[in-house]
Amino acid sequence: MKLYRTKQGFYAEFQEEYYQLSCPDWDTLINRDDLHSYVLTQIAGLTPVLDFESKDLLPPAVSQEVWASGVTYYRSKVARMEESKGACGGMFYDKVYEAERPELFFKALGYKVVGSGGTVNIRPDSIRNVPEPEWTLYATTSGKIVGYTVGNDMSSKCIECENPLYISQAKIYDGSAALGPCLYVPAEPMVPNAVISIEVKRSERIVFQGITTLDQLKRTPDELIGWLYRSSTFRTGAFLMTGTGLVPSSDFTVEVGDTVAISIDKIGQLTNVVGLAKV
Ligand code: DO4
Ligand code: MG
Repeated sequence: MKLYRTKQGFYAEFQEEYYQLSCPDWDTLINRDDLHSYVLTQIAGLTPVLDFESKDLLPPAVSQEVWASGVTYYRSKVARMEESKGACGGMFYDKVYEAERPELFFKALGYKVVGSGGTVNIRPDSIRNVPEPEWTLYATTSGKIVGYTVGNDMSSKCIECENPLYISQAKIYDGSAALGPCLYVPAEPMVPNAVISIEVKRSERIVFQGITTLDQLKRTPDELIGWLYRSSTFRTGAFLMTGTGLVPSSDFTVEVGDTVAISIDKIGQLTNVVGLAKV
């Protein structure tokens, strides 16, 4: 089952039919440990809608905090150690990849998240910028993972590589977090063997593409959520990006006007055009 937040209301997609949900707010709708079975009972007896395609998608986050994980794929560790040679050798990436405690960092407030079809940004004070395709978990207040979405952890690489203490400026700015197109709510937890892929197009020409599988992720979803929820309360649940395993070569940067399309099996495709954040 997939849940969509749109300008016209909330919809559930189940067995290739779409149903409009009568729930008054998204935060209350999704913050339930029994989300899958609850929505099934809500749509029982409803007539499917036929015009879902005309609805305007919104991101699946409203008041939730969005967090992100770092260095959870071997490919990410190797690339970051290489890129940050100038910043004291980057041994901290090696250490955090092996450590019990993962790297987790705050990414965005829900209201700042961009949905599929929206514009993600690069910073005007950063000359190298990349999208980071990330499988993203949604956990309820109790810490139960009930949904999944596609995430883009837009990153200002030259700021991040200059000094690890600049990570917040490299990762948190207007239009730096995208989630969508839906919240995928399976009956059973998603097994991390799906394919995740990215394609960046510039004037219809593919300038970067990559593909990997979620089984390259070093840590389990429950492990990452367990660390996030240590000493922290999330009143409407939380989204957690699980890190990237798709890293472009160090001479690649996205440009204003590029289109970034990230797909994960079963969930769907998150598509965004790249714009420029304000100075
Ligand atoms: O350590 C810096 C950020 C790592 C990250 O965002 C990732 O691995 O996806
Ligand atoms: Mg990332």
